[in-house]
Amino acid sequence: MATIEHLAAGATTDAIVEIIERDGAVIIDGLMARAQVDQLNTDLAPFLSKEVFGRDEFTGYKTQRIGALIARSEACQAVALDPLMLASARQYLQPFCDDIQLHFTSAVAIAPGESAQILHRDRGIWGGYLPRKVEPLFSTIWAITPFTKANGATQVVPGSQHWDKGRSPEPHEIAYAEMAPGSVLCYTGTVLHGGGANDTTDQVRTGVFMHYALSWLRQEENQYLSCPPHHAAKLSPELRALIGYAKGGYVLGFYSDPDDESARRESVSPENMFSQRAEQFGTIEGADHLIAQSMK
Ligand SMILES: O=C(O)CCC(=O)C(=O)O
Repeated sequence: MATIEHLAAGATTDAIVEIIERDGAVIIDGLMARAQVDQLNTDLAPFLSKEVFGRDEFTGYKTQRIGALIARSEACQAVALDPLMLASARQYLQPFCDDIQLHFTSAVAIAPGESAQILHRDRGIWGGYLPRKVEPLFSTIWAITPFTKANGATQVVPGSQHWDKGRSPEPHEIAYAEMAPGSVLCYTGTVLHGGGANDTTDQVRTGVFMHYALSWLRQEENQYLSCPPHHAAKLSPELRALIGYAKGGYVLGFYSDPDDESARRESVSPENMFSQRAEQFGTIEGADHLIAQSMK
């Protein structure tokens, strides 16, 4: 039976990246304190109580998904900025980008009776146009309830990020991300995975998803709408930059304020909207960098 390797909370980014490169997934046990897990459950409860479920086989008729986590929960803001996850994501994705961005936030609650989700590669959201040699994602699922094979722990096919596109796993090649609350599953955008079946009668499995992508790709969750400027104004400059209110290169992601008659906000970094120093947190490369890259 396939398994996912576990590391302790004191793991180094080198150890995490080494396993991710080999297996496509790794679990870090006990990275989050119990109080933070409790706070996440408290923050998310009002949204999960609305009982809005998926609308098809893929999203799951008994699975709830709650987005806009950065605007909705301070505890989720801290999760997005977890230093070990950010450093690991940056190290793993560094060959393909100047920096990373937060790409997707979601609380996914799988209720009793849910069937197993179709195994998939998250990179498919870009329509298959990205060449395989470019890895676009470092994704995390934080357990805020127990994750067991019986209650819907994420299915992962270790090593499948190296497989041909058409190969399907045998049952014994599928591992289950069993973990305690406060642990986190890290996985790539190319490894096969999917939600597990919930065969229990009384347990809801809930995870907090934070996915990080190359800063030059379109984000899956539109952060400018899920966390519009009046919400973003309350965030730290670091988190604002991470969700996209920063340039992703010399000119990538600039804006002009259509209502600014002073012309001070013409072709500037989004950080100018919040009166922060524009260049402090985003990866702002100079024109030389842009010119050199365009010659590749
Ligand atoms: O809920 C999970 O464990 C995984 C869900 C997933 O992969 C998805 O919805 O795309």
